[in-house]
Amino acid sequence: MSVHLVNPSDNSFGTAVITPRWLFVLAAATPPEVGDPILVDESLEQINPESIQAGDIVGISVHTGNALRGYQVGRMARARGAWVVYGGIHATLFPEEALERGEGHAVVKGDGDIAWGRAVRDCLAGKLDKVYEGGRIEGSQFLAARWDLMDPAKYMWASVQTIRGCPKHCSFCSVWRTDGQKPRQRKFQSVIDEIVTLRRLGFRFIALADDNFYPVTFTDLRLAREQGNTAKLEELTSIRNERLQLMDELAKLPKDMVFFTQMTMEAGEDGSYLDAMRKANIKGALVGVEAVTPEGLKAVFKDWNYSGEALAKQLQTFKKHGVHVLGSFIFGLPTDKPATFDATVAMAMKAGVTFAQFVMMTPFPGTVDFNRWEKEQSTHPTMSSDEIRERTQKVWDTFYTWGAIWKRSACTPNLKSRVAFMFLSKLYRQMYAGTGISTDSARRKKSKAWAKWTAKQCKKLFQAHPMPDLAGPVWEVGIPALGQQAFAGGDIHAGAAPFVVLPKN
Ligand code: B12
Ligand code: SF4
Repeated sequence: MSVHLVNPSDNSFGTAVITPRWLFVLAAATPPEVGDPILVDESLEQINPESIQAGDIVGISVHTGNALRGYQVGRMARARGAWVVYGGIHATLFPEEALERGEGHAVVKGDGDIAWGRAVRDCLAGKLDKVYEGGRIEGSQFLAARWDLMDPAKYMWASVQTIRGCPKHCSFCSVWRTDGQKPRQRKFQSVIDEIVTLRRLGFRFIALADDNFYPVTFTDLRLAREQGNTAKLEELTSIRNERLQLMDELAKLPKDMVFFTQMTMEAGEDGSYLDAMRKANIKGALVGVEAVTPEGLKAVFKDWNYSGEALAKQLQTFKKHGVHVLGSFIFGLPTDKPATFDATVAMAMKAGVTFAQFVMMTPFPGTVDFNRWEKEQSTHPTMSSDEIRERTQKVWDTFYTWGAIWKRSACTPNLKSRVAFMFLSKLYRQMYAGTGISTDSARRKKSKAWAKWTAKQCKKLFQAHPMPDLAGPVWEVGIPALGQQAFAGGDIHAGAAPFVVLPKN
């Protein structure tokens, strides 16, 4: 009997940009008595149905974008006699759909770190429940990933999560619905241990797969103070201090490490936080700009964001403190007009964002926007979807001309990095705009072939020499070694040895 964990995808590139973290976390959550799970990441290659035998257990993660492919895999696995269990954001929001359309035996809602073990053991006992409530576990319960089961040759960046949940409630986002509005931080020691493991394997580029790396703003602190809410103030201050402590520790890691995260632009108010990020080698952050006008921001419940000149200044502040911005913009808001497209790309250039993504308004199920759209079934008041798509595509083209990229690449320290930057910009544009937005199949095929080739070249650029002897810090308060936390009795998985200070030779 084998346990398979499948990350479904219609597009397989052979090489992937970022590791799908859930796969390696669920591997850590798999009870030791069933052995190491077989991990299948379909963004690398499609699953071979023959690998599934009757009685096997197949865990499949679905977010909205890959749910249909996930259900296909699940139906195939069930037809071959396997137990099929779904999890992930989409299954959390719509468990019945995964049970019906995906023919799942069960769904784990919420965090899988603890509930997956229960589901697997119930499969073994032949008495599976339909729904498992994984809930929102505490940060201290988050499992470290099983990186010993990953093939480092296949990924450019690894992903490590430091915090889940976001206090905001943007109308297009499902994070606050699934992960909640209370920030749940992992113990920084556990984060650092994982990163040291990854650097040993040769990863120096790491995406911090966080919902919001800046969970406490000056406004939050001020309000708590004004309300005389001491308990709240203490809680917020402690969250913030723990962030700073994490960054202090990140700063002690090898200097060639590069981290990237996501956060709100409010962080522009806090120069010391941005400085701490720079020192910690957090070189960039995805910042949700969404819209460049106050009306647009109001439409997405994000009126605390900046617009106009203040927006340009806020984003420039990040750069001044050495943190690059990947600006994320949405097109197709009800307030958008044809002129909005040019104004947005002009603002992106003016604000000095290093990368930008321009996404079409997509009401993801589970969001406020989806509920609104479901009720009204309304289309854009002045533009057709095709017009929005074409204009969006043009904006991508304008932002990612070779000339514009070359100019932006001046921020890199040497020629090698400059070349890496150029490739990465083109790859980013191709993988996102090229395969996501364009719908005609000839163009998609060409895009995919190009992305596949570029991904291979990029992989070489990101590769670092493994540092197998890199010593990890020894923490004063002992935390369980990687892979050890999930089970009472403490199984240590192969390749995930506890930290010791290694001798110099
Ligand atoms: C990092 C990240 C990315 C990275 C992905 C890197 C990678 N290869 O994984 C990048 C930047 C590339 C990315 C891209 C996109 N992303 Co994204 N991303 C995230 C983010 C911030 C964290 C995901 C993560 O790794 N979390 C850490 C892992 C451990 O958590 P997890 O996946 O939730 O898994 C836990 C549980 O869900 C559960 N679980 C998960 N799977 C399974 C399976 C089983 C069997 C079981 C039992 C349990 C289980 O257990 C796990 C451990 O507790 C999430 C936000 C979020 N909170 O999920 C958005 C999120 C997933 N992304 C989202 C979106 C929309 C996108 C894009 C479409 C954005 C865009 N417009 O281009 C693209 C799509 C890319 C693609 N082709 O799939 C949405 C999805 C919404 C939805 N309803 O599906 C989210 C939720 C953010 C949001 N604003 O709403 N993303
Ligand atoms: S700030 Fe980001 S993560 Fe938080 S609710 Fe808004 S879009 Fe979602």
